[in-house]
Amino acid sequence: MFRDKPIFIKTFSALLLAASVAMSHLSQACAESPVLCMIQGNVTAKKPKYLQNTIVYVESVPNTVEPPKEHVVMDQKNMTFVPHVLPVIKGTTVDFLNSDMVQHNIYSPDAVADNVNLGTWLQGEFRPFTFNKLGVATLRCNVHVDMEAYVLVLQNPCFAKVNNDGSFSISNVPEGTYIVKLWNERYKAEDQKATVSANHPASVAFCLK
Ligand SMILES: [Cu+2]
Repeated sequence: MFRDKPIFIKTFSALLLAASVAMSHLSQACAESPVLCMIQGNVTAKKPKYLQNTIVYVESVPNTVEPPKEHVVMDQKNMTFVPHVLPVIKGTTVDFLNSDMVQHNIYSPDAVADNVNLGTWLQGEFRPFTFNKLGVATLRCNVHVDMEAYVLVLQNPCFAKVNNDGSFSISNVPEGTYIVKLWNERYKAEDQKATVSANHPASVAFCLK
């Protein structure tokens, strides 16, 4: 159809077509997706180091949440699980990678992880495990008793790791009222309620005890 037109007209027409297709996709996306909001806040603790590896999360959102197809990695490196705390959406597969020369024997004593014993495998290899139950699964190694990690299996992707200064920010929260929870390896904090709408991000404060 462009045969007789100069090259710049062809290019221009193609660009126009691409732009209109992109616009129609964009307006469709806007019409279908819910308003996304922000929950911000702060966590206080007696000592800042207590804040390490603290996760704040929205307990449940009304939407059905599909777990990601991509696997998430928990490494075993220098006799340590990396990361120490891993929040995932229910249904996510975690690949337990061994980056050490030595062999580990990774298992979980918790029903959240079906009391799984993944066994032992060589450096550079991994074993996958899919977390299909909500809750916290402790991961341990039968060979190295000091090795410990946690997988937090959550209902939705509205979670955030607390920064070193205690601040956190959870984005992409649909409009609504929610229970916001905190998880820390040693300390607890009271659940908080948060109501968010497009123009009103919620602010939530936790205190570790
Ligand atoms: Cu080990």
